Amino acid sequence: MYTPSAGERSAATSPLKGELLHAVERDELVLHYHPIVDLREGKVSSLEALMRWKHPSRGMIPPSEFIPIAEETRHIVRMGSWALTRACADAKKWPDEIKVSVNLSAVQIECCDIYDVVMKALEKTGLPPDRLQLEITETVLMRDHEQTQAVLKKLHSLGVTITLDDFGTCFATLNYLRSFPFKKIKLDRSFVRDIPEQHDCLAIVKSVGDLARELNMRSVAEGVETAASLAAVHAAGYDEAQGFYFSPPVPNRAVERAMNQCKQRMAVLNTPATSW
Ligand code: G
Ligand code: G
Ligand code: MN
Repeated sequence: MYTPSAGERSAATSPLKGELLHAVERDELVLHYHPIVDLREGKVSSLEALMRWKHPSRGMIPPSEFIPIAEETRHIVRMGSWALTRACADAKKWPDEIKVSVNLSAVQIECCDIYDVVMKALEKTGLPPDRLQLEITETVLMRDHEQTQAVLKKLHSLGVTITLDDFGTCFATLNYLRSFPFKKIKLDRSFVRDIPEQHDCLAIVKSVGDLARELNMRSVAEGVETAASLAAVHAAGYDEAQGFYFSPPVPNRAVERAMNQCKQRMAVLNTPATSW
């Protein structure tokens, strides 16, 4: 049974609905970038592009408020293509070893030829495919298994990294891990946030880390907010981590500074546990 989320329920009546159509044309969308740190190398490996809407009268609107509306109205197709191209163009100017991660919603994959959209973004910006990561949730896979699978495999064979986002929430079924070419699993932040206090979270974090390793996929822990949760995901063998402990999402001009800060924050792993 399909139950609409609070965001989707309000979409029909939201005053933002009509304005969203013009947000791309009026140049009101911006991307911020949230670093993802390689825990073995001790430095940033990629940056996740996150959309923000710089609304002329309402100020900065977070994606949780407008993405559901954009999906309902299908404006996400246009906005998502814009985000993909913008993110690739920004990444082209970063150091070669840094990848860019872009979220794709189910509607984007359903409503347009996403392979074509991705190829156009890469061609237009000159970014090599192996510097692009696409983050998708299980919802993407639920809708049209075969066609989606074919498109993802085609992108994967070009060198694009496909990451399973928000793992552990949604409609998690382990079957998806068997049938799709995921290179990474990103554990949802709800499990990571409560690690120090809640024993069950740590158990899940550890098990998902083991699962990824056994499947030859890389593991990413999202929502690392404290030195204690960084230490825990590191001890659990995670390959990568993301969270406010390292840095908040930042505009493109602040990316270099954020990457340096992440490197410094890694130092906590080399100091005695009693200091935090
Ligand atoms: O409010 P918050 O920043 O937590 O919301 C982030 C959510 O919005 C993420 O789950 C992400 O999937 C979605 N999102 C952010 N930027 C984009 C984008 O460029 N394209 C798509 N499709 N989704 C995005
Ligand atoms: O659904 P998706 O994973 O794409 O959503 C990513 C969202 O999660 C982004 O908005 C990102 O900024 C947020 N996020 C990542 N790490 C943390 C964290 O440590 N704390 C909080 N509150 N949000 C985080
Ligand atoms: Mn994501």
